[in-house]
Amino acid sequence: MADLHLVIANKAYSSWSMRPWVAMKAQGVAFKETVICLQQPDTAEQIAKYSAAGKVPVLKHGEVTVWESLAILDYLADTLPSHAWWPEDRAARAMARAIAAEMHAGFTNLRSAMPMNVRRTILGRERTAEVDKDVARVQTVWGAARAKFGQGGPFLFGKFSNADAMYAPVVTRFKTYGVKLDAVSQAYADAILAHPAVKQWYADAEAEAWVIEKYEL
Ligand SMILES: N[C@@H](CCC(=O)N[C@@H](CS)C(=O)NCC(=O)O)C(=O)O
Repeated sequence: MADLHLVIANKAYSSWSMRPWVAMKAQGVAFKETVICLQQPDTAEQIAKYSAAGKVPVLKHGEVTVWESLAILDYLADTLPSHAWWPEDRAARAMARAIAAEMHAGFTNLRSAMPMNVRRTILGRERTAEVDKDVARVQTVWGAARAKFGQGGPFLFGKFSNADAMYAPVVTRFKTYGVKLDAVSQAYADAILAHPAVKQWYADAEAEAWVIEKYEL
């Protein structure tokens, strides 16, 4: 099988990049990675070498190019079916896919008000009612998954799955911005932050020399 090559952006700031990267690390899949720095004069040119969509993450696999974080997670599940990318149970898998899609398509108020920066702690930022609604919805989603399917471990569906990879950058945002969570959500967030793949992402982000002022405000 051809080697997997994941092209991502700065680990400090790129939440979309974090999702497939953490999923692949969590599943113990070997891959080559290329990190492109955002907001540079040649960023678009660098990304265009790998994908005409102009965004990262991008997964290259032989002749295959996959863009969009959720499509990458599905491609990995199709290509390496011996790994537990999605929950095995059909009902659990349906919910995992639904909440992953909800994350991919939504929570825009939360995402724009709380840009990812895993190197920072930013406390005391006022939140709009729309952002609070997203924060509440995320906790409802997490609580429902944990209550219904979470018996086999500390993650949304027990074992770490693609649904956790999709929500990992929401956990990091809640940490960065000091969002107070209900007990179930906080326990889940703690499990995500303690996962070796997430810890590795934080360590790599700390080691990055790039600082982009726009994302540090
Ligand atoms: N919906 C896309 C979003 C990808 C995206 O917005 N990526 C950002 C980095 S986090 C990007 O590539 N930006 C390119 C640029 O700003 O030049 C996904 O799920 O992969």
